[in-house]
Parts: sequence; C-alpha cells; structure tokens
Amino acid sequence: MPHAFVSTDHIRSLFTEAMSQMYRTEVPQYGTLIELVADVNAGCLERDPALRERFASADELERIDIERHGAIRLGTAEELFTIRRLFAVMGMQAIGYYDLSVAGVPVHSTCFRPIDEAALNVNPFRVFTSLLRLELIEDESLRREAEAILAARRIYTPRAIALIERHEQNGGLTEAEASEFVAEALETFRWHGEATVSAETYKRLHDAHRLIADVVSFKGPHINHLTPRTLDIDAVQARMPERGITPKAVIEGPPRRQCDILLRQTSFKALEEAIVFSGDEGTVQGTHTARFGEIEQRGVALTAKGRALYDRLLASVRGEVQVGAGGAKAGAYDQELAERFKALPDGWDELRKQDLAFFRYSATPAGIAAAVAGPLPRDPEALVAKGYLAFAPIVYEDFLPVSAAGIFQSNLGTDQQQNYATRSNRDAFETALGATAQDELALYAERQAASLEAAMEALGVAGLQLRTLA
Ligand code: OOG
Ligand code: NI
Repeated sequence: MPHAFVSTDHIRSLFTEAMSQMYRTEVPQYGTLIELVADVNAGCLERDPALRERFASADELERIDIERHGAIRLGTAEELFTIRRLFAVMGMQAIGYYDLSVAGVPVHSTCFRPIDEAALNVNPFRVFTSLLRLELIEDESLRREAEAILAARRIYTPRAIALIERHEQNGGLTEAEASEFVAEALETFRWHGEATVSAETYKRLHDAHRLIADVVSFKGPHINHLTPRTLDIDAVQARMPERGITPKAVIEGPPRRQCDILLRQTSFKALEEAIVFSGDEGTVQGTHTARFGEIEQRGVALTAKGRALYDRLLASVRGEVQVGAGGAKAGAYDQELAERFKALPDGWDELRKQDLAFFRYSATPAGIAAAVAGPLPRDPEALVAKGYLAFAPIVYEDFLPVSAAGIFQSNLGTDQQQNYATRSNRDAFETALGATAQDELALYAERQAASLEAAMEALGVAGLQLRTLA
C-alpha cells in the first residue's frame, strides 16, 4: 500500500515555521520585532476579553502572532515558472498582478497564497513574489551582463526539483518527503553573505537601481522580510523605537477605523549587512541593504466599487501631502488620511448595504427556527433586518500596489525615485509564470455568493426561489 500523503496545508505550516526560525536567526532585529508584536497583541487581548474569547473559540489564540507573509524577488522567467510549481506543493497559487514600475520599482509581482477558506483558516501564509524587469535597464551592455549572470545561477537544489516533480506526478508528498522538501526549499530563500559578482559589477548594477543589485548579485532570492500579524499596528509602530527599531515614517494603507478595511502595514528600515564580493584580486568586503521586518493588520475585502473609492481617496491624500525624506510631513499625512477617509462609511452594515465590501452570510439559529414554523421572505435584506441572516466581514488576503511600492521605497532609500516610461506587461508575466494570475475580486465575490446561497438554503428560501423560477 502506498504511503499516505500529508495535506498541502500541513506542508505550508511546516514551511512557515522553518522560515520564521531561519529569519530570526539571520536577522536578530526581526526577533525583537516579533517579541514587541507578541507583547502588544497580549495587551490587546487582556484589555478586550470579548476579543480574547473570539480568538479562543476559533482556536486561534496560539496562532495570532505567526507570520502572515514574506517576499522574494526573482531574476528570470524560468525562476518564476519553477517557484509556481514549488508553491503549489504547499497549496499556494498565483493571485493578482501588481505592476510596480509605475512607482519606479523595476518589477512586476503576484501573490502566492491558498484560496479556500478552509486552507486560509489553517494557515494563510502568502509570498509576495516579484520578477525583475531587466528590459527596464537602459544601458544595453549592463542589461546583457545582468542577464548572463542570472542565466548562470541555479536557485533550486536538485533535490527540491525532484520532490516538486514527485508531488506533480503522485499528487502529493508523504510526511518524510514533506519535511525533506521544506528543508530543500529553505535553501532557495536563505541569505548568502557572499556576492556572486565583483564589487565593481555590484556598483554598476546598484547605480542602475538598488533593486537590480539585490536581485542579480546573489546566489538566490533571499527572503527579504517576514510579516507577523498585529492586533494594533499603531501601537507597534509607536513602540518600535523603545526597542531600538526604526520604523518607516508612515503606516501604509487606510487609516485607523472602527471597521478595518483592506490592509495596513509598516516596516522597519532594511539593515546594512556585511557581504563579501568575489574578484580576481581576492575577496573584497562591502555592505548590502535589503532585509527588513514588517507587520500587518488586515480588514475586510472591498468590492470593485469600494476599492475604487479607496483608490480615489488615497490618491487625493497623496496628491495633497507628500511624505518627504526622513519622514517630513508624516504627521500631516496621517491627519489628511484620517480626514479624507471619512468619506468611506465606517459601519459594517453601511459597507454591506452600499456594496462596498464583501461579507460571509450565515443563517442564525433564530432564522432556522422561524423557517421551521413557516416560509420566510425571500429578500435577503428582510432576513437581515429580522435577524435571520447574519453577516461577517471577509478578510482581505491580498496586497495593495501603492502600499507595496511604499514598502519597497522605504527600503531602497528615498533618493531612488525613478519613473519608468513603460506599461505594465501582465502577458509577459503570465507567460513566464506558465499560468494566469487569478482575479482576486472574483474569488471574494464567489465566496460571498456561495455563503449567501448556503444560508438561504438553510433558511428554506433557496428551494422556494427555485420553485418560483421553474
Ligand atoms: C516586497 C514589498 C511588498 C508588501 O507587504 O506590500 C510587500 C519587496 O520588498 O520585495 O511585501
Ligand atoms: Ni510585505
């Protein structure tokens, strides 16, 4: 009899844990951030017993501060193609397309994450994965050189590839294969203190764009940050300096609200780390700045209509106040953000009624009891009003391009503002990926519709509707 396969969710959890351990060892300041996050989260739960109870009953107390995402930057189409296959072993698929060239960062990206609600509940870990757009290097000889350097590297171990193939052929991995796979996959994300290029080449790449040097000069796509979840991002941001951590100037995303929407995130500045360059005249010491730590707080996913309003409000804030080098005008930015976002309703029912956000519907016990007694109205609004149909926000599981650009930028230095006169190139990205990047809005809409359908059925209303239609 063949050995049983473990679930992709289990492999993803093993991987998340292994990455967390590795990154804490590699970047000690990240360990300090994790401790601060744990303290702040514990304080929130202590002050709010109802919140604590919610987490306890969902069996989530243990997992509150575990990592929610990480990020890597790849150099070639082939690397992207294989990373899709690697993440598939852990039940993660490419969702969404993010063009960051409009923000002066020469990459385009996707998010690898689980899709099903059940899988997200077990472990929602996702990886923001960028592909360098070498075509944006203007200097042709430098571009060719970068291409040649990248073409020569192998970022996956032969054993990792063999295990990916085994997963594809057999439809899963056994427990022993899964732990071996995680150990092998970790090699791809590990930091290498030795650059594969000379100090001189590094400088030329760095002068073209700091990010190009980060992608091209090393053996592999080191994980550049991990991001735990916090229950109070403003508190963590304010308290970072207490622990000797320098936060970026402003929290990206929407302002603090009663009803959290989308994603708020902030990071500590990337650290300057010692590296060794290769060279004909022996090795040369240098430094490289790439790795940082981040925190996130997620809220409800917005519909296309809600998102359009969000984008418009955010653009108007950024048009009014530009945060300068060293965080100048950060206070004014935060104020303007809070002020302008008053235009976006801050109540769950308002967000729902105006079709601004996605919700998960369920039949209440009162509704089910009433359904037994007699037929219920078919209009969902009437059912909500009677307390027969309940709704809860669907959490936003993706990223925000403007925020991502802000995170990149703060770790590249504010002197790096460049604008690429180029269009996004989703087709090229998906060709490299070997798959389409799925539409995140369609996924939320499907979940909302499926929950409503199931709830209506539980209330005996779906059948009624079908009969009327027939
Ligand atoms: C990725 C930055 C984007 C986020 O949380 O928006 C990101 C990177 O720096 O490679 O992780
Ligand atoms: Ni991030």
